Amino acid sequence: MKRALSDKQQDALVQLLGKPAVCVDDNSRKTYGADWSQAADPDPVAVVFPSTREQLHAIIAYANEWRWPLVPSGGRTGLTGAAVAAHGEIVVSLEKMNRILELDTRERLLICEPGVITAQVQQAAREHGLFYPVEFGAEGSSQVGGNIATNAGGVRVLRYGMTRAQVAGLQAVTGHGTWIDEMRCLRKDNAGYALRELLIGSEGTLAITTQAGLRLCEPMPALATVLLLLDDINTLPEVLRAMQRFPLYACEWMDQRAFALGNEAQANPLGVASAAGYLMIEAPADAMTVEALSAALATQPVADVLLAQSSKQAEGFWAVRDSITGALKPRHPLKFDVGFRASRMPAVFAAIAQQWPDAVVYGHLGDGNLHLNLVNVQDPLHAQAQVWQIVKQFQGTITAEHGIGMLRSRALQSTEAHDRLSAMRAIKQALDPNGILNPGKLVST
Ligand code: 2HG
Ligand code: ZN
Repeated sequence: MKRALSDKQQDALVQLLGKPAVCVDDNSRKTYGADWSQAADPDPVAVVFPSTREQLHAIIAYANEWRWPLVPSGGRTGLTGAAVAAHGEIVVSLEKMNRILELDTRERLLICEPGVITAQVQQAAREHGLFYPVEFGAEGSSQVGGNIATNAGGVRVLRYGMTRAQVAGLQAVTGHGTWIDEMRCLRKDNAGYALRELLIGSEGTLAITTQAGLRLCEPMPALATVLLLLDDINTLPEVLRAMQRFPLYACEWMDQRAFALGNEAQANPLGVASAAGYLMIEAPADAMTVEALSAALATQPVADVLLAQSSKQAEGFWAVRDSITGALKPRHPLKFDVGFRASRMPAVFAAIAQQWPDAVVYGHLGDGNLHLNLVNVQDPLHAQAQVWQIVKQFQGTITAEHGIGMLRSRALQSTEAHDRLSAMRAIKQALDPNGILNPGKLVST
């Protein structure tokens, strides 16, 4: 039976937050109940916009009192439906808690509320001669709270780590209404369980972030960008190994089909030969010179080496990489985000090619992360089972970057060890005993 808020329940929300911060109109419900995944049709009962952590805390208390499920919501750019509200939940948008509270250049630390947009963090860092290294396609609309909830990755993970590596401090309110305040922002702090680590990547199922301390870095050095054309995928681990003499800042993979799709989407496609695959690598320009590249690759069977001669040419390479997802969209691919050790990649590629000769594979190969896209799939459930079989066979992960959310929740249950799942459920029970936070996501209770 579909639940609706009674007048009394709606009035109570308005009492807590004020009328403008409680929206029940169709447009708000549809907009804020959906994310980029389109995992399910949005159907929340309301969308609320707390402006302070006290208001957020009051919403949690309300949800526990009425046993009403909440879906925490950031920029809604996730790809697995962790922010989708399809079952009469109340969406809690953090977009009004959007202040940068402090930027300390000596500490290289930025303190902010969860609704700050990723690109604003990057901009603030730049204005102070610093750099925020979480860079990904959705940085223009994703929010810090969502990045933390999903442990957002991107193209610089290889060098700087995922969002987890940047979170120096975190303050959050659990589903139980208790505060976890880890805003000391110390480099070394070994005082007990790593609760901050636990909350990062928990996809809004344990707590909602109210404040974060983000580490900033020195700006990146000038980078050289090279495109390596490979004819034989079996040589990948060796080529990767050879390139590791450089401090790598990006290491992206595009197979033949992925590269062609991205390239055809360009107004001026690159005139690059066809190859089995393309490795796009970035390293400091003063290290990855023409001579150093020739030395590194002297004994490697690389078909061609294209070192970008200008930043414009490098941007051209990146444009191809960044266009693949969009170019694939009209083909409605069945999407996977698997991860494996580098040494297993050739065997994984062979297994994929054997089952799906027209698969499109690209992604963050330097991190062992493949975005596998299957097209023309007749039986998605069967195809998914086959992918999980490959993951199992080569000891990989069902998601290296995009997380579990709604779309992979059942897969998590079927692919993870029973005891690991039990530990996750016990944690969920401890921090959100009434199951009000993001039910049906990640580890379903
Ligand atoms: C990327 O690396 C994103 O471009 C999206 O993680 C990948 O659409 C995808 O599968
Ligand atoms: Zn990615």
